[in-house]
Amino acid sequence: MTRIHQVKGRDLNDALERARDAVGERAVVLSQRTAAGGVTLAVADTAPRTKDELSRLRGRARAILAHSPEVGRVPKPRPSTAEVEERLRMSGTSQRLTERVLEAVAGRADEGRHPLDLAGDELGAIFSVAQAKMRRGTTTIFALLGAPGAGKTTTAAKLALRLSKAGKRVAIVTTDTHRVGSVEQTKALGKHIGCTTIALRDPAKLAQALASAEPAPDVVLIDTTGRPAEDGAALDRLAEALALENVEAQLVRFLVLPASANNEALARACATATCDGCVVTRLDETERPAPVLEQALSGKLPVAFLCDGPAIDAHLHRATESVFADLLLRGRIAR
Ligand SMILES: Nc1nc2c(ncn2[C@@H]2O[C@H](COP(=O)(O)OP(=O)(O)OP(=O)(O)O)[C@@H](O)[C@H]2O)c(=O)[nH]1
Ligand SMILES: [Mg+2]
Repeated sequence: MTRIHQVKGRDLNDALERARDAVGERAVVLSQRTAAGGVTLAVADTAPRTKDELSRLRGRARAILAHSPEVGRVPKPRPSTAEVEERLRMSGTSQRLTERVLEAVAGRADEGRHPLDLAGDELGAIFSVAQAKMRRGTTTIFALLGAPGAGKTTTAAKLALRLSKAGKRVAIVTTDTHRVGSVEQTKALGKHIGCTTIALRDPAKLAQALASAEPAPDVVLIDTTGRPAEDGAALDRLAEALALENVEAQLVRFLVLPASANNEALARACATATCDGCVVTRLDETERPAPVLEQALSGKLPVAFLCDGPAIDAHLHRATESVFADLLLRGRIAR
């Protein structure tokens, strides 16, 4: 026997859509009533076979609608935060940050935007991008500190290549002069990129070199030894020497943080060196990029660059707000 269903919607289109969802494609609208709160439809779940049956059903439908209460205000569907929560879980986001993001998304539920976009906005506002403006006539020295194997040398090469391509005069300095092959590795990279390389056991000596350089490089990348506490102290001496020599230079220290490292190692790295920002490497080696970004956040280290592979000409990305959203909601940097 044909059943008659009542379906309410905000307007006719909404009610028709809901009728299709509730009753199926074979739904036949028999009657409708419009009121201030929206539209109510009386819908048959099977098509009447004869004209007589149709008019009988219409009569019943009109009677049902006449006795049904006024259409109440149909609540606007609230965007679901379940997808945001699931994606944050997949990227290894902490409970605390997840709750913060979900709360922000729920608070903006009536903006009519997709919850993932709202979550992306919130993440973009939480994580910070390192500002390292290069000034004309001043040598910018980027020093890369970090644990052994973090990706310092590779990142120095990636930055050198990027900046050379931008027309900057670039020099790479390695302070890792003890380890066998390290100076040769730097020289080979410099040759490949087409930039100057210098091996200096004590980076403070760079101040004299810059004072007498004509022309001075626009950018110097210092690749350190992998002992952040000692490297930090050596860079403090360099800062003093630059001031003594009156060298027009700004020293920016970036901690290199591998995304594949565990939380303990990351927290240790953040605690051992005082830096202006960080470079996140090895994002291609983990499906959980959130912990490294959260460590950077709690260590008050804005992110300058992110690396998702070893290739010096392909795997370096400037940090942006949308990159943070990509990583935490999609697990990787969109290409
Ligand atoms: N998959 C992947 N490998 C990387 C990345 N960055 C660097 N590597 C590789 O990691 C290894 C170590 O990188 P290095 O740049 O030599 O690391 P380092 O910090 O200079 O290491 P030490 O000088 O020993 O302290 C090399 O084989 C790199 O090719 C990255 O983002 N992803
Ligand atoms: Mg190295």
